[in-house]
Parts: sequence; C-alpha cells; structure tokens
Amino acid sequence: MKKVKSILLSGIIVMFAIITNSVKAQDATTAELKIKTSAVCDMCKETIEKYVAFEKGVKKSNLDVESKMLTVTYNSTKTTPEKIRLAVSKSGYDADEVPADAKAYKKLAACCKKGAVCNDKK
Ligand SMILES: [Cu+2]
Repeated sequence: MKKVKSILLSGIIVMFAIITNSVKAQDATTAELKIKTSAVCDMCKETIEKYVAFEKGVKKSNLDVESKMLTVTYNSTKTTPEKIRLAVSKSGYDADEVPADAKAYKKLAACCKKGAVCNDKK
C-alpha cells in the first residue's frame, strides 16, 4: 500500500512539473534570433536596424559590423524568423540563406555593396 502511495505521489509531481512547464512556455513569447547579413559598414548597420525596427513584433535589433551578425529580439507571437529575414532582404542585404532583394540592393550606396571596402569602416 505504501508503494502505491509513493507511485501516486510521484505521478502527481510529474504532472505538476509538466503543467508548470507548459505555462512557462506560453509565457515565453520573447525570442532571440541571429542572422548572418552581408553588411559591410556602419551605414549598413543603420539601414538594416532601421528597416528591421519597422517589422511588426520586433523589439530591438543590433548588428555587429565586424561579424555581420544581426541579433534580433522579437515577440514570437507577432512575427517569425522568416519574416525578419525577409525584412533584412528588403533592406538590400543577405539574411542567412535569403538573398538580398535585387531592387533594394541596387539602391544601396556604393560602399555598402557586397565585398566593398568602405571608407568609414574601422
Ligand atoms: Cu555600408
């Protein structure tokens, strides 16, 4: 009888843990995404960050020019990594496997084109 009780008790504990965990998961709507871009200078950084900021659900973004990595904090119930990559593409830059939008890329300053050596690059 004692054994049955302890099995029952551990069953309740496991169930409780599962419930608490699922509540936590629903609560965690803030997600972080890292995107490899084709940015080359501080101007690129400004362009991309401004563009991504307009995307619904994006809380903040920061591009590290040195590594070309864009870190985006976003609300996962309002947007998706796909949409954010598309926003980067529409600003004229590559976003991971998504190539830069051709029209937007054409409009970029010469120093912001892929492989360009920018004057204000530190
Ligand atoms: Cu640039």
